[in-house]
Amino acid sequence: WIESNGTQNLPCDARKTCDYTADEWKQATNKEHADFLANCRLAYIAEAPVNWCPELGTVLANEEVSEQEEKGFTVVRRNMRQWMLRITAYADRLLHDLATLEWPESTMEMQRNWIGRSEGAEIDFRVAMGIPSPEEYIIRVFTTRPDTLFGATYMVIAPEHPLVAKITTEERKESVENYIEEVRRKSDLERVDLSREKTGVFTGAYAKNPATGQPIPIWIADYVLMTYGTGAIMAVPGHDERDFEFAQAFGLPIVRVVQASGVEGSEPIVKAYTEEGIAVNSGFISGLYTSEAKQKIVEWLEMQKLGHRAIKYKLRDWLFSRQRFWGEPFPIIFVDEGEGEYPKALSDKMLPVVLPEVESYKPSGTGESPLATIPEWVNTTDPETGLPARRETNTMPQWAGSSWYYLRYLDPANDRELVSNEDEKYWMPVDLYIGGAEHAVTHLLYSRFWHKVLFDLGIVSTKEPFQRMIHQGIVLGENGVKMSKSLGNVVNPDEFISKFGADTLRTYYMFLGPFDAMKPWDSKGITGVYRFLNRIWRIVIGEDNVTDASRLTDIVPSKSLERTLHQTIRKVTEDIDALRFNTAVSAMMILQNAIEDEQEGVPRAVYEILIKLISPFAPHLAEELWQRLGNHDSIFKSSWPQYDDAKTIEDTVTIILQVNGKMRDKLDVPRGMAQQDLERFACESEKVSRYIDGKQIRKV
Ligand code: ANZ
Repeated sequence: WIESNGTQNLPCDARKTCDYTADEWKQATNKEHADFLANCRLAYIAEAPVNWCPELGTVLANEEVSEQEEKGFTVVRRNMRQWMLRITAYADRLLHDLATLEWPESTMEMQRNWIGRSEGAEIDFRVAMGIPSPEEYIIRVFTTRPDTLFGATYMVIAPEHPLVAKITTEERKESVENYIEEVRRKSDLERVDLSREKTGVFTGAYAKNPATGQPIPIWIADYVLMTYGTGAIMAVPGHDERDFEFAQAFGLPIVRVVQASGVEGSEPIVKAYTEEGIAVNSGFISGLYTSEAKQKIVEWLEMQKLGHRAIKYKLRDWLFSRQRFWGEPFPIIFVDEGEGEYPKALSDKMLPVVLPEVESYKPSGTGESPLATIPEWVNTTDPETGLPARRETNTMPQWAGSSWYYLRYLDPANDRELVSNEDEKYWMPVDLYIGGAEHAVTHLLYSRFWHKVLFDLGIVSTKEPFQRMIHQGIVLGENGVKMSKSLGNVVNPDEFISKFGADTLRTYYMFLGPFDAMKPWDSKGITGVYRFLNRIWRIVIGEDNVTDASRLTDIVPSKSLERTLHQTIRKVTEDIDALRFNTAVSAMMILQNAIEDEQEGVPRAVYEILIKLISPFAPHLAEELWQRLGNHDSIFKSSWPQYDDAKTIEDTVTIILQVNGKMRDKLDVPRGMAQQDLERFACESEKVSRYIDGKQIRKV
């Protein structure tokens, strides 16, 4: 039941059944869906190289490594027995269904790159000479450029490749072992860094290039990852940058096998040519363009049974266990019914598994979960057989809860199912999801995966959880850089709430700038918003906190106030829909000014609408004023104000007057004025007539 190192590259049955494309999946029957899930073994235990962080005392998912490394923690590779979730089974659908979403393009692009679908071929190289044992070994490589096969002048296998020990010659053994030890301390990210100097060792063995028949040396180098493709490459230094650098560093031959069309290339190669072009020095594919050359060579390889078409994904299975106390425990026990220990899922009756009370939450540091040190919790009995059993002591990563919480929120008191069909159908998918872009390849990928599994199980009715997404901008410190404790530029909202109230803080946040933009906090700016809200308050509340509605009148608002009112309703309504909260607040400020300018007092009807408009921004203020005006129901139960398009139209328009392209004057004239009247007005303008007097007007 343990899948071994490098499982994801093995053609195990589970992988085979998972290779549905999105279209094939659509055509498949329910039974096929169910079989797929059963075959997939979506949760499995693997003895696999993992990202171990000694300082944190836990393993990390691939998606988490760079963040922790940026914080200064070291992350090393180490073989450990871990739970994995087979997200790779969904790679194709996770990629394909992005097309149905309204998400920021940059985030979808990050997911596409993370999933990293590559079309190419797998090619088998026979290890030909120099090997210590008489056995025959095959090294399978993955390449996106099978058309460059004639230019493969050496091979590289990953330091973790299972054949390393088998093919390394006696003389090379020590150097190889030393090199492997050196590499163990490096993270994948470091290893694939293009700018890094290339390192590697020769194994002493040679393989036969199947196209040229020539023996080519087999090297070990850390720029080849065991976790991608087959963990081995054919190196084509003429057309791959990393191979080129490596060949230069170690004096390996560089051959030109692709050429830009129309270029005569006999001069020495000074840089890898990585573009497509015409195959040269390539036997029966010479003269073909890259796409045809690929096709032809793969057909030949398939015929010779030396290779075949292949699709690879950068996406790895999701490492799903952590050595922490506080994660969700696994509903798993290990039992031994006489044939060795194996993991067994707990029945529903035994759920939930509750974490024990502990003195110390600290990681044990040994790689074991802190739970492993509590024998009373670990040792239990299998309720079905009465035999002793041992609990799984790893816990789930923090991403587990966020992968499905949005479904549970729909029906939180349901104690029979995750969510009722009815509620799920009514609410899903999430219409608008607001969250940070930093979750692009973690939460936002994991939850899509879980959602698709739940869809396959018939628990949810949509293929995707979050239809539309927007990333909110970050509020920076007052000095324009990201807030951080170490920089001392953190603004504590509590301070401003106690000084100005939560409504001021909320409205100020909205007023600060475009929703999705990064913008600096401005402690002075908040006082402007505070004054604005106070002025709304003061219209009917006196200094003594007593309601004084005498400034409100029941008379009809002036034409100009009426127009501002309808313009404001329209602007605030549209701006809220489009998440343009900052301009909605400025529109309300304009209305507030217009109200105060009204000669005959503030019309009650207009004031009530202003309060309704501000209520989503300053809910406490709005509700209080609403009550004080004698309304009994909550303002949030009142209807949203409607505007009349006709009443938003200005009755004057501003006309700009230019002479020979230069602006000379402006005129405010009634809307709809006739052209010839307008021309007469323009010519009579003093500022204009100065420039046209005595001249003939050619064009108006
Ligand atoms: C020969 C070749 C010739 C290649 C050429 C490229 C250009 P993507 O697009 O990322 O899928 N490769 C394969 N497996 C690897 C591994 N485990 N670690 C490091 N590199 C690996 O790129 C696939 C290409 O990356 C493959 O195609 C292989 O180099 C390399 F002119 O093969 B290529």
